[in-house]
Amino acid sequence: MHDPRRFVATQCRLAAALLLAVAALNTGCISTDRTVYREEPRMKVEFENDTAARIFYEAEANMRDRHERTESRTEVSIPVVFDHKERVVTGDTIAFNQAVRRCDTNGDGRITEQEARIFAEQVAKP
Ligand SMILES: [Ca+2]
Repeated sequence: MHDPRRFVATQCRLAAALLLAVAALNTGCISTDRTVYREEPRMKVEFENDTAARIFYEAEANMRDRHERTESRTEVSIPVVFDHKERVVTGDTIAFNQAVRRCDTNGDGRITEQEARIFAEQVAKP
């Protein structure tokens, strides 16, 4: 009734299947890790006067020193099979444009001394 040779063959097949599964787990993982640098054209901006320009550029540099540049990370992971990491780093121009948009409160493309002062005050706050 019970064939010992058949039993051994089944055991061997099971062991082989297990080995294959382990091999697949070790090599079957797709892993990607990339960094994307984003950049956009620099916005054209006018200044009411030299003081407005000076205040704006100082505040903008101050903002960059404090690492206010945006950085986003995306991570998609399906355990064992798929692992994807993406890091988006925005360039200096994007940081500059963000500063312009934030500073030019009425959006007329011209930064007045008053707008520059308000922006500088906002940036100076911790
Ligand atoms: Ca303006």
